[in-house]
Amino acid sequence: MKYLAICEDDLLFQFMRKLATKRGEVLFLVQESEAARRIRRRGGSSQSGDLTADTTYEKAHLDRVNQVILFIRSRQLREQVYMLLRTAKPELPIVSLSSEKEATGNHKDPLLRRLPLEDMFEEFCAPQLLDTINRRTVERIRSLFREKDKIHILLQHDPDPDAIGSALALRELLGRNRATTPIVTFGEVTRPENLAMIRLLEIQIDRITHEDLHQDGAKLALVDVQPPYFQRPLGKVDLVVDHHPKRAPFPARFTDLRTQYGATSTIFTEYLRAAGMEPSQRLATALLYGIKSDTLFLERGSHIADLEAFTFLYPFASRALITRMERPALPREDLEALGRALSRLQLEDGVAVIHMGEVKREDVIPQMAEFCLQIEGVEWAIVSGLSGNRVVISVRNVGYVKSAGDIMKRLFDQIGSAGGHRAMAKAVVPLDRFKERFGEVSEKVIREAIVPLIAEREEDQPHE
Ligand SMILES: [Mn+2]
Repeated sequence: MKYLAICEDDLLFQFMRKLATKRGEVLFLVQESEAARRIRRRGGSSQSGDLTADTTYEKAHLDRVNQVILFIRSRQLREQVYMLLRTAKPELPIVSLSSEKEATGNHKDPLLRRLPLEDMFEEFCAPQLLDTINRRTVERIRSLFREKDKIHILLQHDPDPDAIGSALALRELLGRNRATTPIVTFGEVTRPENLAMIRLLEIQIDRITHEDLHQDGAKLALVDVQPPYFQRPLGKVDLVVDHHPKRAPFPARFTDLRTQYGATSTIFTEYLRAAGMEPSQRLATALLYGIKSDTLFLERGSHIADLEAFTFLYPFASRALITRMERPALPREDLEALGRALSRLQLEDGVAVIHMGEVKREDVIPQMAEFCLQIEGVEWAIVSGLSGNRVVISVRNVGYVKSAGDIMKRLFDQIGSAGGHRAMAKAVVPLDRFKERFGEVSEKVIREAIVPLIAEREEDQPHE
């Protein structure tokens, strides 16, 4: 195999010197004789000559060349050389290295392959550079705390998987444990998936008060949240690592905000990786679940970095555990309520309405709505229930041109909170306000409120 690299100077040779000198089969054809000498001095083989002259290529024995590498920055010269090569040897494979905007040659030429320089740089150099930056960041983070310091890692009021995974990673990066570096919140974990996560991964999250935040000189680190979120001053904040947009300025000894990222867990994965730390199964699972849930499995607002972090973590994580977190077992009472509701289900015009009454766990309501869509003939599923002193209504449809979100907003936005999109919507209304407006909470009331709006919209909008 014989390669001919055609270049203006010896830059490409320097990039691929090892390869070029070791294999000895790359002949560099350069414009200037001085560049050719430099290549030879460093163990490469080279020739020089006017790149626009036929004779130069005759001397390079184009007939014996298997592959040409074209690295010419001037677009005009590159085009000229390309045409010369094609005329001299039409079947010669050519690889052209150039910037994407300035692609060379005939687009239909099957033997011409273009490698955009931007892509190569991104693929091979950018991760290395980012690693260097991250490594320095890790050093800086480690230097914030002294060994005897206690550190509180503070999360938002209802900690989610991204926050929890990030907190675990920070503790790991600092080489600390539960006793010296507790994970704390002013609120508590409430969502069933998140409760399943901390149970299955044996993660302890302690409740803390404002007063105890700096008890015994404890330092304060915030992950997946920023100080203004808390509305009350937190005292001295040592570290903030987050991916949410910055709403208000805040003082902190160290801040790393990457608002392009889909998850804070992605930032911490980069730190771990740059620090050369292999995550344990527990940590990798927590971070992977954090990225997965914050980006809706890499769909919502995710960045190439999220995908890279995900790929890095995947082999270390436990998929079985994640499946168990995502589908926490339903309480028996709620399942029974569901069974009773199903047995009296009446279907009119493809609309299924179920009121489950008091439920133990709120997430049973959307799950039930989802389930009802699978019943034969159901196009809309409306499921409601009482959770504490709130009425929760979940709507699903098979997704034609009707908007569940608009309907719920129209009905409930003024007396509670409501929203969603075409196929999926939710409303939460305080029980007393619901009664004020509708009298009582029942299947009949909900059906009479929502069904006319569904019918109206369907007449409005002709099928696409
Ligand atoms: Mn997050």
